[in-house]
Amino acid sequence: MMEAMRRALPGLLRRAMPSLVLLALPALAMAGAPSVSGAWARATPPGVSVGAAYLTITGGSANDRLLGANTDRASMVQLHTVEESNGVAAMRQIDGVPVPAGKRVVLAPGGTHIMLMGLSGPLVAGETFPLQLRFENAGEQVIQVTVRAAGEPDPAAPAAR
Ligand SMILES: [Cu+2]
Repeated sequence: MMEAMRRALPGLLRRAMPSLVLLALPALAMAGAPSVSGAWARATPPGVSVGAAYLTITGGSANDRLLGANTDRASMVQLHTVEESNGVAAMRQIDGVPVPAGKRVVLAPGGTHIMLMGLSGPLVAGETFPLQLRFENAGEQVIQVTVRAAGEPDPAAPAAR
């Protein structure tokens, strides 16, 4: 299958635009995928088995949806949002986060977050760990999450508030 595609590709490209298309090919492979930046998690005290990761997703060329995530640092990872009812804020699991084409979606404290449950050990300030994100259309993408000390401000929050 792949071999056939590889053989067919040069012919297709010759028929299109000889040199331009070849140059654009590496970029094309990623053009549709959402891009993720600023991923971080709060450091956790010893003995605490849950943590949360936050990040900013910029939608790709098509609408997509973040369906979930995985990391070997936690036995279970869920997508959560925070809802207030009767004056009490509570976390609720959601089955996906819409990522509209070209739009920026911010997962931040007090709102939608990636819940890390059953941590294999504390998240230590200054370290990074890989988190595999699963998108409905773009598939899987591995990002690095930076752990920040408990007092550090949220990098995605507006500077003045
Ligand atoms: Cu949560």
